[in-house]
Amino acid sequence: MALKIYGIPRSRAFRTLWMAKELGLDYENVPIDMGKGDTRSPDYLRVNPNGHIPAIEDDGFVLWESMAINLYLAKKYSPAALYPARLEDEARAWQWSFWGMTEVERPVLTAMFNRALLPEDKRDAALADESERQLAAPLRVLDGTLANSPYLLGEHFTVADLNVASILSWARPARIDMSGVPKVADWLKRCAERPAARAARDLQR
Ligand SMILES: N[C@@H](CCC(=O)N[C@@H](CS)C(=O)NCC(=O)O)C(=O)O
Repeated sequence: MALKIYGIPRSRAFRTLWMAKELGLDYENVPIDMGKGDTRSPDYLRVNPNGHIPAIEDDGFVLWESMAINLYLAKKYSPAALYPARLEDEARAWQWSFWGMTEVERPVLTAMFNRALLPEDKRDAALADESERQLAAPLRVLDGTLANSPYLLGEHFTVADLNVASILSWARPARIDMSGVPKVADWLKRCAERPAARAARDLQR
């Protein structure tokens, strides 16, 4: 049975669609749309009782949480390539994935909502600016790492890069100024230009 990816491409399901494209997987995208209330339907709540997208079903195995899904898919379908072989590198892939969720996701999402997504009269410019200030410290950490190697775990693109870059793909619509973190800007561009990232973005149109 083909992998099922629940969630429209214009959501965090983008992260999993990008991973599926990197892996060349055959998949079915079930277009669960939060805007239409699909995430609260009884059928979907049986898949993810949290009522969030993405979720996957892989040969009967159900998993939710975007970072966990990507780590699982990379380990299953690309061991020792997109998923690192060494224990220490595996741990660093977890480190960066948890870091992206805890240090970066909230402020970049808040800035994006308040600079791009909300109707203009609902936007809070001060909150967006404060969120951008909160991002400065983690972005400096990322820039420091990328000063020593082209990708987060070394010479090659891995699930760690995909997970963090997919969160930071919101930095552009959020209009986050990257001029002070040039290594991050370069790395983000290289990640975003990968054919699989482009193919996943095409699904958003
Ligand atoms: N931590 C979760 C967050 C998932 C999440 O909040 N997804 C949003 C869409 S981007 C959602 O499902 N919102 C609709 C809802 O909560 O009903 C993950 O990374 O998978």
